[in-house]
Amino acid sequence: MIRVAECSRETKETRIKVKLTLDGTGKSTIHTGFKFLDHMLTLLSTHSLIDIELEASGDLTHHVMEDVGITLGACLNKALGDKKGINRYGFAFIPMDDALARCVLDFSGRKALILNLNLNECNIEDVAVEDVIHFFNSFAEHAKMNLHLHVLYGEDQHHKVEAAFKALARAIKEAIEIVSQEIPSSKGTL
Ligand SMILES: [Mn+2]
Repeated sequence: MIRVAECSRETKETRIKVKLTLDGTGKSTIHTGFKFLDHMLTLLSTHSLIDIELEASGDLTHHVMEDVGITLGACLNKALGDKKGINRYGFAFIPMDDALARCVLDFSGRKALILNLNLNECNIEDVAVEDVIHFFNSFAEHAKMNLHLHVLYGEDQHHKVEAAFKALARAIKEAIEIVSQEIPSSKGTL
């Protein structure tokens, strides 16, 4: 079975279209209007092996980052369906030159976000740090995941966020892998 989902979201602020193929090869076509976000979502696809087609436009950076997070998270949750057979948990430590990131996550059906990107500047390339944080918040909420994402150390701001996205990607790859015939919960539902 190929796990695929499409989601779109249109408001007065933004228009977002996403298609995900979970059992993909890491191919992506991503246009958000923000180069750094495109770069990060391309990494997310490459290292999770999820194929991502994403088109986004909108008025403000903050709105686009938020709504891309919402739509991408909702689409991931939709593609996971009843989560039958998935690993459910995933974790990864990923270095990016001077930076080290750790991601531990659970597709529990509930949102929790424990995030520290260890950033000490306000902007990275063409996005604001607070919008990156907002993206992770929206993504975790709509993917219905517990996301514990930390940059343990690093010097370069770009490297720190890049390490975080790569760790997220590798943890997702592990968590969505089909490893059994069962829904991985003692409650019988996720
Ligand atoms: Mn880079």
